[in-house]
Amino acid sequence: MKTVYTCFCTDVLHEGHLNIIHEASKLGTVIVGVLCDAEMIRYNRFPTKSTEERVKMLEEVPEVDKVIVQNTIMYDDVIGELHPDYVVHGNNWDAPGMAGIKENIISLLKTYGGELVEVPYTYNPSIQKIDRQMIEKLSMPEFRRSRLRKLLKLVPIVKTIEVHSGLTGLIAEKTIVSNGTAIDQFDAMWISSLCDSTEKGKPDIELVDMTSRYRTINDVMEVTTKPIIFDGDTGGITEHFVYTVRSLERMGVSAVIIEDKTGLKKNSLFGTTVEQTQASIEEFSAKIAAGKQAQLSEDFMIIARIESLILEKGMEDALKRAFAFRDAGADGIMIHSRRKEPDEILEFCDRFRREDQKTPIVVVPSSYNIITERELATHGVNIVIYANQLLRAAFPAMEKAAQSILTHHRAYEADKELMSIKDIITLIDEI
Ligand code: SPV
Ligand code: MG
Repeated sequence: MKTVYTCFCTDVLHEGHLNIIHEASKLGTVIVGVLCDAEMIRYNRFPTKSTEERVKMLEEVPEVDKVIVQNTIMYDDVIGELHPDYVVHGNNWDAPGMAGIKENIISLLKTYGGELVEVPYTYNPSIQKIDRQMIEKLSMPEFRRSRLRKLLKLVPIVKTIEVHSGLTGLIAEKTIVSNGTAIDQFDAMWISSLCDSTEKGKPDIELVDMTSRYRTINDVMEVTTKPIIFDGDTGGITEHFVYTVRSLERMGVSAVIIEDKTGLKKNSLFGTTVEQTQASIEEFSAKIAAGKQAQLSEDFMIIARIESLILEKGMEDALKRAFAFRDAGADGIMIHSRRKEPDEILEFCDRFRREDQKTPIVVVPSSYNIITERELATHGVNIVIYANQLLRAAFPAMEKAAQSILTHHRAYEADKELMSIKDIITLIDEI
C-alpha cells in the first residue's frame, strides 16, 4: 500500500478539503498533517480552533488513516520522516507564499522519487461564504481582544505595525513575505498617536480627541482581524481614563499603552529638546490601578510606558518605575529610548528580566532600528512595535508624485511610480 500525505491549515472542513482527502484516498493510505497554531499564524490567519481540536476534526473523517501535527510550513521534517509516495495538494499556488511551498515539496520529493499530485482547488459560493464567516468571527470584539494574550504565549515576539486608516490596516492584515524557507506576516497593529495625528495634519500633543481616535480604530477594525494595541498617550486624567478603558474593551482593542507623562505631552522622539514632565510614580500608579479596576473583561491589557530614558532620568529611575507600575497592576511594560544604539534598552530588559521573567516587555525601535527581532527576543522582549514606518513611507511617495505633476504639467512622468488604476480599483474586496 502506498502512503499519501496532505496537510491542512483550516478551522473548518468544507467540500474542497473533503475532495482533496477523497482524491488522496484513491492513491493509498492517507496521512493528514495539521499545521500547528504558531505556523498557522505565520502562514494564514489566527486559528479559531486549537491544534488539538483541528486534529480531532480530521480524525473524524472516515477516509483519513492517521493525523499528525506539521510543525513548520515547509515540508522538510514531515517528508523526511514519512517519505510518502505522494503529497496531495490543492492547485491554489497563486495564494501568497504558495510558490515557495510548491518548490519545497517538489525538491524534497525528488530526492527519493516521490510525486506531487495536484487536485483542482474548489472555491464556490458556499466555500466563499464559510471563508467570510471565519474572517467575520476573527474580527468580532470578543475574539479579537483576547488574541494578543494568546499571541504572547504562541510566538517568540509579537510583530506589530503602525496603522492609521482602513488602507494601512489592509496592508498590516494582508502583507505576507516568503523567503523560500519560511513565510511571515505581522501579528498585531499599533494605532500610533503620532501617525493618527500627523495623518490629520495635527501635532502629536493629545489634540486629536478620543472620539476621533475611536473613528480611526473603527476604520481599521472594519477591514482587519488582527489584534490592536492602542497608543493612549498619557491616558488623560484618571477620571477620563477609566472610561477610555471601557470603550476600548468594548470595541475589541487588546491593549492600551499609556505613558508616564503629565501636562502637555509632546512626542517622545523630541526627547529633552522640548519641555515634558514625567508623572510621579504615585500619580501614574494610581491611574493604572484605576484603569485595572474599571476593566470588565479578563483579557484586556493596560501597559505602562516609561519615559525615564527619553527624559534622561536614568536607568535606575526607569527600573524603579517599571516595578512600581507592574505592582500597581500593569499587564506589561513599554520602555522607550531615542538613542541610535539599542544598548540602554537592552540593559533595561536584561535587568528587568533578572527580577521578573513574566511581565511582557514592549519596545519601539524607531531610532535604534538596527536591532533585529531575534536579538530583542533574546533579551526578553515580547512585543516589538514598528510605530511610524507606513506613514513615513507614504508621505515622500505622495510628495514626489505631486512635485512631478507640477514640474511636467501632466501626470505621465509620475505614472510609472504609481499603482495601476486596475490594481487600485480591485484592491478592496467587495462583499
Ligand atoms: C507613537 O507612535 O505615537 C508613539 C511612539 O508614541 S513614539 O512616536 O516613538 O513616541
Ligand atoms: Mg504616541
